[in-house]
Amino acid sequence: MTDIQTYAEVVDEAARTASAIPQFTSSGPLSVADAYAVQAASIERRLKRGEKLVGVKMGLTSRAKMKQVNVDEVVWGRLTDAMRLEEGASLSKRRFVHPRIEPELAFLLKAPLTGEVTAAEAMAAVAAIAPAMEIIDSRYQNFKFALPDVIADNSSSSGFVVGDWSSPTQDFSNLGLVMEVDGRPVEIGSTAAILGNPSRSLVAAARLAGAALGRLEAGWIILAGGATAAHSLKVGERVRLTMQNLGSVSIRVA
Ligand code: 0L1
Ligand code: MG
Repeated sequence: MTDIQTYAEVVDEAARTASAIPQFTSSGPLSVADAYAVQAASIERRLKRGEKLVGVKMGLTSRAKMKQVNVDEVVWGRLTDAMRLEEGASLSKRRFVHPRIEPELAFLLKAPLTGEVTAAEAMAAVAAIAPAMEIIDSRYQNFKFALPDVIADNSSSSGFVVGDWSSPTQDFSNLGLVMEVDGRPVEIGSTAAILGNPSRSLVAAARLAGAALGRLEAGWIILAGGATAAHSLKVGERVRLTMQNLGSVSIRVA
């Protein structure tokens, strides 16, 4: 039987101390259901230390991402207030094991959302959309994992930065985007890479995360998932995402 609390403590300590650990599945099987239980228990430890739940991230929502990590299912993780970076902020690489960054679209909810909803019903709960970047940092050695490992590790979520909010009534299904490092484009893509339309990711968030958490709350941020492969961060880099119609968002790496 899987000891959920022990696994949760191990992955929480790995994140807290920025130390790489062996994959859980290298020492025995871990079911997807138990992996989500480990994720819940590890984030509960952070909440007990004073962090607040502020949303969820959807992951592996593009072909590029699925290929990069060799899995083929959508996953989700929890976002806390301590994970949020302000626009233009400096990220200290020492706090992470081997961080990467990826371009995302963020939804801000104005009403609770849960269960099986249509895209129109999901969008009726959205106050605003914004360009965003997620910092992912697998706590596993060499950024290698099987699906249950990554789920237990909060789906690699480690930080996020959100740009200015815009009206969600515009068409955001196929917005061009470019992620630059020190002014040099490193990833170019479109929001269409997110499940064909990022609203599908919101629908999946309501079905999967909403059901598991009871509901997605008004005021929460939902990260729709990476639109391209992720870029490995190096000290000194300045990373900027520019998204068609929605503006830019950036961070620095120290
Ligand atoms: O947000 C994502 O799509 C990443 C999910 C976990 C896989 C990874 O760490 O790359
Ligand atoms: Mg992501």
